[in-house]
Amino acid sequence: MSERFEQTTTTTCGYCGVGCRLEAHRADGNVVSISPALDGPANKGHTCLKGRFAHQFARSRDRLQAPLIREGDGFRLATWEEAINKVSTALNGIKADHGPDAIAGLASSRATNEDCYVMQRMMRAAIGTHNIDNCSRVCHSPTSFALRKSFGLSGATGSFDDIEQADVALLIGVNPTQGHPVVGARIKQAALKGLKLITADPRRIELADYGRIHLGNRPGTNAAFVWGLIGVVIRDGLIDEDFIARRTEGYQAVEEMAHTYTPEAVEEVTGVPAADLERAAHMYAGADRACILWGLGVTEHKYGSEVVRLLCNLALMTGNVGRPGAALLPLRGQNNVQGSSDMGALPDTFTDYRPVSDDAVTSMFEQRWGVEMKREKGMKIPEMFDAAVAGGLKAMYIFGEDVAQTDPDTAHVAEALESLDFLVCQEIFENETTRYADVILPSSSFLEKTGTFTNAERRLQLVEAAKEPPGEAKTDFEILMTVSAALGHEMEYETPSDVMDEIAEMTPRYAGLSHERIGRKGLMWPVAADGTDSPILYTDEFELPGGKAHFAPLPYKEPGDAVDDDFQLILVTGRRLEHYNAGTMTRRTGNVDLMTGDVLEIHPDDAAPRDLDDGGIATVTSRVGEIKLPVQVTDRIEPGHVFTTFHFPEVRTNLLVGQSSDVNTSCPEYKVIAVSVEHAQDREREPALA
Ligand SMILES: Nc1nc2c(c(=O)[nH]1)N[C@H]1C(S)=C(S)[C@@H](COP(=O)(O)OP(=O)(O)OC[C@H]3O[C@@H](n4cnc5c(=O)[nH]c(N)nc54)[C@H](O)[C@@H]3O)O[C@H]1N2
Ligand SMILES: Nc1nc2c(c(=O)[nH]1)N[C@H]1C(S)=C(S)[C@@H](COP(=O)(O)OP(=O)(O)OC[C@H]3O[C@@H](n4cnc5c(=O)[nH]c(N)nc54)[C@H](O)[C@@H]3O)O[C@H]1N2
Ligand code: SF4
Ligand SMILES: [Mo]
Repeated sequence: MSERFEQTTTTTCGYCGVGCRLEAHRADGNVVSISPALDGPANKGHTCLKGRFAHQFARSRDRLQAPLIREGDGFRLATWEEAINKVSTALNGIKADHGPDAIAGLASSRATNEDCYVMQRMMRAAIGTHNIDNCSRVCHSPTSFALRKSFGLSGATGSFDDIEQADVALLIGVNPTQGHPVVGARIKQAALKGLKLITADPRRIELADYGRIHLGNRPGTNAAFVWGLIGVVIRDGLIDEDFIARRTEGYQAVEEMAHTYTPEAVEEVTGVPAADLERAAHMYAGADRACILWGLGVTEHKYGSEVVRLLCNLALMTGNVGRPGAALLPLRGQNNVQGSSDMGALPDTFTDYRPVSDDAVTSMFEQRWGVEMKREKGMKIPEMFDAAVAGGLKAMYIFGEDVAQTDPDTAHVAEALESLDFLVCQEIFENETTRYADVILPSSSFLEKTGTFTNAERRLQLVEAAKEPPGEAKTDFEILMTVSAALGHEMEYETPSDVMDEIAEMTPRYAGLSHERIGRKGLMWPVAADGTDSPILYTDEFELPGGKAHFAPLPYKEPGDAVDDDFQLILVTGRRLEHYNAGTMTRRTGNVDLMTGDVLEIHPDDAAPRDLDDGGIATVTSRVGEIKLPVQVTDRIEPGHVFTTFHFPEVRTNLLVGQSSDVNTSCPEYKVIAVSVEHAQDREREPALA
């Protein structure tokens, strides 16, 4: 530790799902610098610019430092006692008048496992409802659904270390150098050492430049594309017959369906040249060890969960599961979105995805918590908003999620939040959602609390407080415990470590977890009672009855939205390196100088006829909304498509997103939005440079 610092704390990054281990250095009570922990299993001594530099938000003057209570159009400062009183009186009143299911809560995938467990316990035991969900709904819920159906468990089948051990990696609908930069860098390094990369994305992502084959498939056509690969693998006899026979069920139906997806038919639908598709299929299936990595370009679609199942088919038929270097690695987004769902912050499951409809499971939690609970599942996020507008849902407790900026169909979300009788937000900043709040409870960021995050590899890692929360702000753990007690349900935990002990006690697959055991190295679930963890799943058996994996014959279907005469381009939305989701944190750091606002990426062929050039302002109109954006002309996007982000609240990107969502999980179709793009009439032309 350098002389300059009064303390150095080893902790885990609170931005993305890579889970980099960090050394946070403190001076004068603030975190003033961060460096990578050299023994971090995921980051191995590296970080990206968010983990390393984007920590100034923590000492921003905008941090919420005391509870706020609505007064007229604004808020006034309140004491904790008054604020907690207001919350418990309002929620207990609504419960008495309308029943517990008139209340819903959202847990934060930015917060710890312990916070999320306590949050779902509060909703289930103190309020008495299963109306609890988290941002996985709008992110990788299709991944979770599909992996459970095909293999049994909701998580990556291996670890990031498999990337270096693989011969081939297929990256579909994922942009790691921006979204998961440390993994992106590991992939680059591996590619330079011989890993053969195949990228499939309507944009020419940076890693395409390091790969062997880039396939620019049209947004919403992944299913046809994956079927195309499967078809070639079967046609050319590249299947692993032994693996299929020993370890799987249902292959025959897939083989029968594959015949319709000839490379030529697939080219027609996806725009991917038949010859490229064939080369990619041979490269993947010809490898000894092949990984598949995917992201929101797969999940945030009408049939996102079905495409994940097709990716599982592809891996199964080539025997690329359950071995080193042969992993399925969904790059889960938020620092703890894997964990918030593992912890049961979902309307239908307790920890480890055990259903509330399972009487034995629910009875066990009833006994532990001394309450009675329903066996019927609660509402998912979109159902909550619909119910609020319809009048059945009266109150929400939103913990660390900026739904008014990030959920789809902003106008509908705003109407829902306005319709509520009572809204509590537990936040570190005022954001678009807190505008609708009745009470705002000031809480702690990842630099100010203890607990664990679970990264995209299923790895639980310790989070340790590097500084105090600002002003009177409290940790999320303390706040939730206090609110729960005020609602009449005392929880007995003294520290987050006690919460982990209960999680381990109540969850056989997490039986060996404890803060002490997690230590500096982390543990990947399942963790046996003796502490043995699981870097690779399914080495011998799948976690389904009979131990076999299930193939899924699910045909390609058209996306929910399509171009027509009025809406001639497809808008894809996603993210950029410099900013993180709603941007509450990164917009309060130096990163804002690197990227000052959202822009619309457009191909020169689409920009020219619209008289749009770099920096010009476009009006973007979808079937449900309209926004304005400055334009960036680039040939890295395929013609016919435009791309933007959702990091700046003033842009309100999600006004453009409609209600279409994944058929199994309700994950929004953020990636296929038919829009018209026009030169904004009120555009102020920059004077031409001499
Ligand atoms: N810097 C930064 N990092 C982040 C975040 C952030 O906001 N900023 N957010 C975090 C979160 S919550 C998440 S979930 C992850 C997301 O990380 P990613 O999953 O990588 O996210 P996106 O950039 O939204 O989408 C990935 C790619 O999918 C492509 N795509 C869209 N439609 C299709 C399609 O139909 N087919 C194919 N093949 N590709 C398609 C897009 O062009 C895009 O390049 O990132 C996490 N990390
Ligand atoms: N158009 C479009 N929209 C999208 C997407 C897309 O690709 N396109 N992607 C979607 C995806 S994948 C996701 S995950 C969502 C993300 O959407 P959100 O979850 O709304 O995004 P975040 O910016 O991570 O915001 C979380 C909130 O938590 C607060 N916060 C951070 N840390 C803490 C903490 O420790 N405690 C508390 N109490 N609060 C905290 C932040 O200030 C912020 O207001 O956005 C979705 N929206
Ligand atoms: S790659 Fe992700 S976890 Fe690592 S430092 Fe960057 S934001 Fe944090
Ligand atoms: Mo996400």
